[in-house]
Amino acid sequence: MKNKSHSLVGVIMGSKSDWKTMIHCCDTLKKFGVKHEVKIISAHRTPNRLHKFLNEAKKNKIEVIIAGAGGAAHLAGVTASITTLPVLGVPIESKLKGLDSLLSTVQMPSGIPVGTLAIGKAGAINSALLAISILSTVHKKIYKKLLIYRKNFEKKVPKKPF
Ligand code: RP5
Repeated sequence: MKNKSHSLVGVIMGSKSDWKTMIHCCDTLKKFGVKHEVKIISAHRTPNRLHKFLNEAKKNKIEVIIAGAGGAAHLAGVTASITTLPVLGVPIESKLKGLDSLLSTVQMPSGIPVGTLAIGKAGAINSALLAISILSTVHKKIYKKLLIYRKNFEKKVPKKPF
């Protein structure tokens, strides 16, 4: 039997410096009331932490993992290679404006997929919304919240540009 209050999403990021971007992911998850856990985990700086987190994620019934990383951003790809959970990658803005992060995250050779979002804040927000879409296929409450969000989202777009 599932504990109703367990985290559904694991949000990991390579460095504390990624938090100013990934906070937008967590804020979005919060708006939908989606419980999540947040950790600094780097594929190259803390590989043991990554393995421990993924073992626990399985036991704790996490359903989606979001990984934000910048530069040589292999966190999402390495994560996806260890787990069968869906992994969403957020390329963090970097010295190369995030293009390095984007390519490192998106250009996975066939076999191990990473669902890659846009660079920076938009990607962080969309990673949460995509996780919410994935969860909404089995969690009715989340599905209802997503429908309301979409309805309101459309209303916010002005009909005229002036
Ligand atoms: C990556 O290196 C992190 O994801 C971060 O975006 C980047 C720079 O890290 P710091 O030098 O700011 O810790 O692993």
